[in-house]
Amino acid sequence: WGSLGHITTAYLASHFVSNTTEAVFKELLKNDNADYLASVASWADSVRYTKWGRFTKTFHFIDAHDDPPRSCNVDFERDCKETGCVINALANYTEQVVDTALPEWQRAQAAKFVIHFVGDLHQPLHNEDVALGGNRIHVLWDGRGYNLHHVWDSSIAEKWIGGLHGKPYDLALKWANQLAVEITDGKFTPESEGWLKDLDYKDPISTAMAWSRECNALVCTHVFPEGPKAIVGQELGGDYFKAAGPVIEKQVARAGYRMGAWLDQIANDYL
Ligand code: DCM
Ligand code: DCM
Ligand code: DCM
Ligand code: ZN
Ligand code: ZN
Repeated sequence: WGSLGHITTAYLASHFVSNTTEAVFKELLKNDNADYLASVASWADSVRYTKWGRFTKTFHFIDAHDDPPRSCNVDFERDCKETGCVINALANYTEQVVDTALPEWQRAQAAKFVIHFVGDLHQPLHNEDVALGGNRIHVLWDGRGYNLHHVWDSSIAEKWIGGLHGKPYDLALKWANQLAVEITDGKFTPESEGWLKDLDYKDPISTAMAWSRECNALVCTHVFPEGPKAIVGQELGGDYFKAAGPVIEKQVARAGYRMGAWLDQIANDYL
């Protein structure tokens, strides 16, 4: 996601975590404010192109070598790069957060990666190999040129919330509050319990793969409904957005809700 997506998922997670979890992460992240998760949610993107952070570059996605829209699927052995992918990155950094043998700064850094990667795992094009996750596909968005990956990282979400009129953290908080209502007492209430059915803290790879498969299926139905070739150069701000907007909304809601539950499990282990 772009920063709007990451900050929103983290605010949403902070809405659902237990009081104990909140205390644990405020202490670990040395931030006692309401944005203790949100303010670190995009950090992993800020280090991936630095010399120090280069090793994390492939941790943000898994390149599913499937064949949309005919067939969508993810296979850990086939698709996770030697250098790592979002699946084993989430597992490894989750282990580091709770490893009390590690220095606290390292556990805090691991927490920042966990918060980020739960988010990226819910972006359909972070679970797809075609054209480098859509980066090499040129499209139009309200008349301007972008690559398809950027449209799914940022443009759809920004339009869905009515445009970037306001401060990023204010917009994300407002959106997160709306999604929290939809989950607690709204359109997502009937299905939200099911969102945690694959969550098994003792098996982070299987958990992440279940979330990845669910997300990758959306590549066939909503990212490339007519195939990758048919989308090249198309205007996506109209009918395509009408179908994609609700998908983005649900993926951000799922990511934030699951992040909250994941952090609860970590805090439980941590004590
Ligand atoms: N930030 C912001 N509003 C907030 C919290 C953070 O604009 N409520 C910005 C300031 C930094 C970045 O996000 O550029 C990361 O903040 P921090 O260093 O506090 O994590
Ligand atoms: N941060 C850090 N190590 C870095 C860069 C940033 O611990 N090398 C922290 C500072 C902020 C948070 O991550 O609390 C977000 O950083 P940024 O301002 O780069 O988004
Ligand atoms: N990306 C992806 N799958 C790939 C390559 C990149 O999902 N195979 C993502 C990571 C970034 C964005 O696309 O969010 C841009 O990546 P880069 O700047 O590395 O091209
Ligand atoms: Zn991306
Ligand atoms: Zn990322």
